[in-house]
Amino acid sequence: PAAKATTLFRKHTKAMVWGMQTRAVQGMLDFDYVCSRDEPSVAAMVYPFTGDHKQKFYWGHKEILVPVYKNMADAMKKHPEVDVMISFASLRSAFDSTMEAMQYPQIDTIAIIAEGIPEAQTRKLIKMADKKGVTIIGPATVGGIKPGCFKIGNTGGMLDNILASKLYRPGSVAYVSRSGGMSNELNNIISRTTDGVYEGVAIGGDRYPGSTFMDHVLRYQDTPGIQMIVVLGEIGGTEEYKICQGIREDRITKPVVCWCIGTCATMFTSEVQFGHAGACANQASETAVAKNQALRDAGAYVPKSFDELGDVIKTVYDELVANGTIIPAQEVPPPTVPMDYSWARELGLIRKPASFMTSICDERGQELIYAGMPITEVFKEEMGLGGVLGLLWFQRRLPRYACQFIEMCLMVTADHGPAVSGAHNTIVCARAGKDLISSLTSGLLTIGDRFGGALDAAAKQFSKAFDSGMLPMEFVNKMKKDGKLIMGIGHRVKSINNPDMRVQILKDFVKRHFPSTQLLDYALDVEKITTSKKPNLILNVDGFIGVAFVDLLRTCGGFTRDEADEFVEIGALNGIFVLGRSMGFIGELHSDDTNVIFTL
Ligand code: Q5B
Repeated sequence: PAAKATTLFRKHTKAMVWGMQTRAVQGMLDFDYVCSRDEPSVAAMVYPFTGDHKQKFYWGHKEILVPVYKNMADAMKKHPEVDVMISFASLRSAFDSTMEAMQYPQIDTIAIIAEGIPEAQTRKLIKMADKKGVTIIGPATVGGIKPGCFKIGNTGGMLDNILASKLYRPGSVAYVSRSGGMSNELNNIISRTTDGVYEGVAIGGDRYPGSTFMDHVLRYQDTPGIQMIVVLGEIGGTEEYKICQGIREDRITKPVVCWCIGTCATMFTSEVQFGHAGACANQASETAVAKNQALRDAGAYVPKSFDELGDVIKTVYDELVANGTIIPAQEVPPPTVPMDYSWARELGLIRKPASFMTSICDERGQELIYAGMPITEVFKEEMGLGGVLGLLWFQRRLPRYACQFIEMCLMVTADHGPAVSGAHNTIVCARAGKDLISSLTSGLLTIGDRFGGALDAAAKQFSKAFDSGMLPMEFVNKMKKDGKLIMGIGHRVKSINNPDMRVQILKDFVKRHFPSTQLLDYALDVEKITTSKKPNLILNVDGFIGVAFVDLLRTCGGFTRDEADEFVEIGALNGIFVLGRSMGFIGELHSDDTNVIFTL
């Protein structure tokens, strides 16, 4: 077998990440930054399911691009400085991608995160790694960490945890554990009881880990900066006995604090399989109790229980400080890494006004809500289009007759032939080859005072005149004197001799259902005067809807007078024509004539 490196990670180590694990990569870069590394530790990513591209990450407060390669070969060729591969490949693809990575002599270390890789495959990987001199960390692990130098993927958790456990600068204690979760607990314990972690590796919970306790303990023994070693073993396997042997044979001379988890297994009458695949004692010597005793006998520092692990670590550390083996370094505060916006918001540290807020519709819950009414209610109550419009435009539930009136308005304004300005424009636009939305909007843009857009102005003019006590004749005369047209009066085709049935239908309904039609009656009196001058100066469809709507707002009981006046003032009523006529424009657009010409 080829020799393996003693030092896996340095301050300039460059890694390649297999898999689109952007959060893990950002975590690595934040760690690098807080360690005051000169450059990010992730040189490239490999992801076979997209083309070559670049992925954006933060480096401190700046943004950088990390290249992503489809083929590992390209990534290796472009990044000869990379000697670590962090593999987030799934249990199905980890074997092939790891085998492939080991074909490149530049790779010294591979961390395999995936759980559930078949043991037969792992054994083949181990064989190949031994042949190539590659150190494998994992499978089934979070990885490992070397404070001040390098962090594998998600090891050490989020930045606040890394800062709390002082993982941004090296201490004197190295550890190895099986469990990734417990490795974080070791980061915590060691940072509280000593000058901190020098390096920590979680070898993973599988029965055949790519590298063993002993592999790492021996590396730690041969690393000058490390003064004491912590091993967190567990029930199952016999690896810990190799450490006993190493201590006895003086191959391991640095103090080793060790605890094997799973001592509670002896309390069960049958065999216990713990969470890790390898965490099961197949014979008495594989129990945690037996291994702890053997380690104690060999000369390791073994606490009485896990609870005392920190105390024992502290005792050993204090002795090393007392005898001058460890001289704690002066603390230097780490650089600040800006907090991600989303995380800061989750923690409640910052707030930002929403770009848009609406009180008419709330889509955040399980059910869509229109002005406080769940959409299922809207259907249960058979609110119809008029009811929905009432909720969304006026933010309240309108009486049934009001909803019906709105629907009737939409129906009567739906279309009035191809000659009106808007329909004409829509058709011309479609014939010119434009799409539905362009053609529709070109028609809608013609809606104005003289075509379909007189509802609001009619509502305002008539209300103002009526409210000021002006008689209909006074109103007509004043408008003439001012040289203004009365909005809602007049039609190009319709007249008293050729009445507009749309207006007649609405009038019948309004007269039957509205509690009061004061403004409508006033407008009809105005119509009598204007039609006496010219028969086409009728109260047209715009004018009728405008004034009838004012009566509705003022008398249906759903609005205060101020609210009613405000809706007229802000001009919500032209929307009725816009909405209604959109139906017609779209119909005109799809009509055979338009299409035939368009196709030609
Ligand atoms: N005169 C509607 O004009 C129209 C007068 C008036 C006093 C008036 C015109 C007008 C006000 C705005 C309005 C909505 C342009 C109309 C609609 C939807 C539609 C359309 C469709 C659909 C018609 C001739 C003479 C002149 C004028 C006088 C006219 N209007 N006097 N107040 N309001 N109305 N818009 O027929 O003495 O001869 O010089 O602007 O309500 O758009 O179907 O087509 O569903 O699609 O071309 O129904 O009335 O008349 O402008 O040549 O005027 O009447 O001063 O007097 P006309 P003009 P004089 S509904």
